[in-house]
Amino acid sequence: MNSIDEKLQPILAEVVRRNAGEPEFHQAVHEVLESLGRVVAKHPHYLDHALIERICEPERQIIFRIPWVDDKGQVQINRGFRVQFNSALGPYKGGMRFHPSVNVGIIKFLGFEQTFKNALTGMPIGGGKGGSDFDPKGRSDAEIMRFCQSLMTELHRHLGEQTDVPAGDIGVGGREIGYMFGQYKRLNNRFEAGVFTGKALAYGGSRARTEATGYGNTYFVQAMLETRGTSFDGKKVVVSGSGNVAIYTIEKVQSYGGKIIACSDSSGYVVDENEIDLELLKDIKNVRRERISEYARRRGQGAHFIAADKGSIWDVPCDVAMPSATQNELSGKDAATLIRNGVIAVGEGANMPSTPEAIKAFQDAGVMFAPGKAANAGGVATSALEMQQNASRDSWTFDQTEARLATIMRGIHDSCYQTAEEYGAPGNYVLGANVAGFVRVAEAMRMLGVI
Ligand code: NDP
Ligand code: 2IT
Repeated sequence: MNSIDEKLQPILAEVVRRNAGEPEFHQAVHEVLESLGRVVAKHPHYLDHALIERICEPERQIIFRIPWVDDKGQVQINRGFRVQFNSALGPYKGGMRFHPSVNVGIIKFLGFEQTFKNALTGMPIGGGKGGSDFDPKGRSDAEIMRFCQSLMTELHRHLGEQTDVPAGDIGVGGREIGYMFGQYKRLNNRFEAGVFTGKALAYGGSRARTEATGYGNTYFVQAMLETRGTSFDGKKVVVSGSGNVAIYTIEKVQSYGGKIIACSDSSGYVVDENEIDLELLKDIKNVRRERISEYARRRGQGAHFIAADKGSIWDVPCDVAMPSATQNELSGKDAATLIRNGVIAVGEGANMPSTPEAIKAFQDAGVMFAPGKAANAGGVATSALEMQQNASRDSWTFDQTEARLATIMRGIHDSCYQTAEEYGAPGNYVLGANVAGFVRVAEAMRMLGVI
């Protein structure tokens, strides 16, 4: 890892001490503090009033029991989380994740990242994240509903359209949001559309929210490629994952003429020399909820499946890599393989998918690297557009909403690019994103006093 300015080292040491056993949170804070050395050198006043220390400490953390009854009549217990990280810019805003790996450290790292990401969008939203260690795999629709209802029976009291506005993330899509919003509505006896985003169109959702994260990452990478006079057209692209973010990344990259040759899920990856057939992938993942090996089986010649324990999707040679599954899915070794195979750009669809070693390898090799908190901000930005539509009781067209998303992504790209130049690190989007996001949050916090 790169070094941290000596004035900031005690802050990291304190974060590590008081958040013991939360390596993902330490990793996310480390990366931001690494970038802030140049900021405090130029503007030492940011060291005053324990401002950086306060940014690293969540405003509120809620942990609760979620009891529910499965289809066999057995009582199951999961743990629920909501980390309300920072509300300097607006209500806490961020998704809910359902995955067995969820713990407080993971939710904290996601909430911390979300704070800077949301600031970068320029929209009035603070940062938060939540979820549960519930594993939705293999659960019936009725079990998913009972689980969501039990979760919301506790969480509802902590939410509100002016307080905290959740959305989806891993394991949480339209179905789960519907069940959670339904229970919230019942318990509060009010139709408060703006308390949740990612809703279906039928009850107050926004057009283009489903597509927004993947589309947004594609816009960002396209803008980054343009800085070197190139584009997606004719490029070989690998997208990891096959969930919400991956699928709409594939859709937009294909529309730009990029050739998607591999995608994955936690069981392994598929390579398709003839280019991924998106309609088939959508049927397998969105309709049937099957494993990725089904893709190779149904696609036939030219496509093959490799199990997760037999290799890494990053072994597949490509020009552009777009990790869109989960944190730390792309290691230093994977980065070395990608670089050896001639990768020119990486756009993070997932949150923190590249390890610190991988990021350093890409940067040292001159590979264009778009960090998740900038590149995947299109999802939450469109969530803010959904809140805007709900507040004005309006509903925009797809084209109108997508055009706003495209403008926002261009703005985020340009602000990261220019901030990196201004702070003497041209082309370093990690530094640009961390600094531009930090400055916006820090300025608001300064004005609000010590709270
Ligand atoms: P989904 O649940 O729709 O899809 C997740 C995909 O990643 C699945 O293919 C899943 O495979 C795979 N995956 C998840 N966990 C692991 C794991 N531990 N190891 C290997 N593969 C894994 O989630 P999303 O597409 O919404 O989210 C993907 C990433 O994008 C996450 O990092 C999320 O935080 C981030 N993100 C999401 C946004 C959104 O709007 N949805 C916005 C910004 C970022 P399997 O089905 O086998 O588990
Ligand atoms: O990580 C993310 O930005 C999301 N999962 C989306 C958050 C949101 O509130 O739309």
